[in-house]
Amino acid sequence: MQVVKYVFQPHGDERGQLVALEELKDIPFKIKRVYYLYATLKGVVRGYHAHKSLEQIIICIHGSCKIRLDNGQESKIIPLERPYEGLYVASNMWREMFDFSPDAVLLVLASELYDERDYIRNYDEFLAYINNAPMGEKK
Ligand code: T46
Repeated sequence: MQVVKYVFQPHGDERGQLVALEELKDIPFKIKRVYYLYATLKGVVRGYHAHKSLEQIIICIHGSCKIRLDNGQESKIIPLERPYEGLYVASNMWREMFDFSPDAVLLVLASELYDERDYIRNYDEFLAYINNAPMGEKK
């Protein structure tokens, strides 16, 4: 499984750092939605779903956390801890975010508006979906 991490260009000077992200330039899709996760409680695991169409770039702009990506065949754990790095998460990818530091802020740039119909929140359904088999046909 290929993990795609974007390293953004910080515009640093003696005052500090600034990262600017433009759609179809720094980000490989048109950005339709921005959301962020913060104040995640100790020990909490978020996610547990995949998206049918949505693509995202996930940036831990403060603190740290980890994300497990699973394409149905392989799974990888990726640390997110640099505000100038963005993890690309394609559609049809199961994700779980965990090990949040108390100060973690996860900024997400998304290719689509929020639509609960795009979510697959059951792992067996996810496997069936990516293998293009109706539920019940897979062991
Ligand atoms: C993802 C990971 C990284 C909205 O009303 N609008 C939104 O745009 C979003 C993202 C969520 N919500 C509502 C739906 C739920 O009632 O906010 C609540 C929490 O959402 P959810 O349980 O899906 O949160 P996470 O942290 O499990 O997942 C989120 C995104 O939903 C998901 O697309 O990839 O962050």
